[in-house]
Amino acid sequence: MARTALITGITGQDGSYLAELLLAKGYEVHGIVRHTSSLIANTTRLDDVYQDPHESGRRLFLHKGDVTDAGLLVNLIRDIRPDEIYNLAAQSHVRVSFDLPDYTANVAALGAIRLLEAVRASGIDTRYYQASTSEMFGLTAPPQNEAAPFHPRSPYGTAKLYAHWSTVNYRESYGMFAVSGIAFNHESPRRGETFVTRKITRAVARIAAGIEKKVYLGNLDAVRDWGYAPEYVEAMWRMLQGAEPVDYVIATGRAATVREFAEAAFSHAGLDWRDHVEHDERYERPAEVPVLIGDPTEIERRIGWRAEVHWDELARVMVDADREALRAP
Ligand code: NAP
Ligand code: G4F
Repeated sequence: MARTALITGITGQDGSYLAELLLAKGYEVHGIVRHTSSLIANTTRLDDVYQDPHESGRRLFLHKGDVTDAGLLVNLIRDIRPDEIYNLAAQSHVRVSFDLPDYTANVAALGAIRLLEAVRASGIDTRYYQASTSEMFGLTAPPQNEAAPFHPRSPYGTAKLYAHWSTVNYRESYGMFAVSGIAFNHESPRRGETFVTRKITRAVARIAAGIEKKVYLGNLDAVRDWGYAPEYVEAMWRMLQGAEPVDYVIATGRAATVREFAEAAFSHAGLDWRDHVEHDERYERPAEVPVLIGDPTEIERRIGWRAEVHWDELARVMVDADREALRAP
């Protein structure tokens, strides 16, 4: 019997890579897709694995839904009876969470509780992965590991902290196999265009092609531990295969400033970042997280996961992909 997985947030960066990984491993994969009023579906990141509903032998199933709808989650989990649930759904943009704090909490914090309760209500034996974040560490000094204190600095960070502790609480209260992966920033050519890495690499491609001249950024001094998203979904999967439910930091252990990332990305295209980057305070946050550098010792030691791609290679991969996309017809 093929194993069955349910992914919330399947249309996002990580969800799409995770769906590919699980399909390659022989899973039957179910994903929740939000309704949009547009004919242009929000499933473009799934184009490579999409299967028409009329195809026989289909293993990818997309269900209209939303993690703000508790009844839908109960019905879906009762019907699918997944072996594994990956909760990746979130309004995941930190700056946006200051403008939409209520909505961000409803999705990122209460979404987790709704899923955990839906598992209980369905009475099934399933393993649950919660997509937690290094944003929960916020002001805590680096390197941040599993024992580091939390000090979130945004509505997104506080919402995710609620979901993290809910996951721990359901494990301790009900004996559920529920784990929290505390992932540091991870990027790819599928990264949303308003996150800083992709904003930079997309701008590099457009500037190199003569379409634009400038890119406007906020705080260039922020330090981030940027990894490669396809490797991070492998860590998520491995966490659900363990004998015991354990929470891990998922990180590369190396970091750079936004300025250094920009410098690397522009120089890969033969450009000088100083000629093209302008400051715009609109992209700063009411409270910044200055330095995130993860300590991945535990996940490396206990389940053998290790990041291979680091921020400088990532910058080159993303610039190449954005330049290639511009050349595509
Ligand atoms: P992403 O690209 O922003 O994807 C978010 C996904 O959540 C999308 O599929 C989105 O659907 C979906 N979603 C949003 N609101 C929803 C709702 N109300 N109901 C159902 N689905 C909803 O994020 P990502 O980078 O793949 O990250 C995946 C998860 O890991 C997120 O929870 C994020 O907070 C967390 N995380 C990410 C990082 C990182 O560096 N990437 C690090 C730590 C933790 P639409 O496509 O319709 O918008
Ligand atoms: O790319 P960012 O928006 O990512 P941020 O805020 O670190 O959050 C991402 O990583 C988290 C894990 O740590 C995830 F949980 C979260 O869902 C998301 O995926 O910004 C990175 C840094 C920040 O310090 C920001 O202030 O870049 C700085 N920055 C400077 N200029 C900018 C810009 N960020 C954005 N988005 N846009 C700018 O123009």
